[in-house]
Amino acid sequence: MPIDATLPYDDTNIFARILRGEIPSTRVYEDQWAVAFHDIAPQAATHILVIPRGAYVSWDDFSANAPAEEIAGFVRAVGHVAREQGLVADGYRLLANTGGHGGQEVPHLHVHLFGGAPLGPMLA
Ligand code: D5M
Repeated sequence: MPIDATLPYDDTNIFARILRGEIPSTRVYEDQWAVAFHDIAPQAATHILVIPRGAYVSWDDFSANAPAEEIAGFVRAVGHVAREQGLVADGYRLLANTGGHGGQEVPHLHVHLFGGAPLGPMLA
């Protein structure tokens, strides 16, 4: 079920638990601002999720409420992961599903990073 992105942050969500190390993930990168790991149900040859360490429900919450330093740190981390994964030469796609119409399922901001092969038109 897609979430209501206007609800307060729920720290029992699955990505909060991944951040706390309570459930496993295949981490490919982490720094002060972000953690990146493989999506459990990949929809592309490379499909990585990048999440902020901070408690933000959605892109809307993050873009409105995160301090500028945290936004910059997160955006730089996403770019770093794409470069580290070797996605830049052939290109890649970023996606942040937000709220009900966006089909967001997990109420902790996550950016999908897709690449590794031609992606075709926008993913539905
Ligand atoms: O996408 C939520 C994404 O989160 C979806 O592509 C599956 C992925 N997911 C769910 N649980 C896990 C775990 N435990 N590890 C890795 N990936 C996971 P959304 O944008 O909210 O629709």
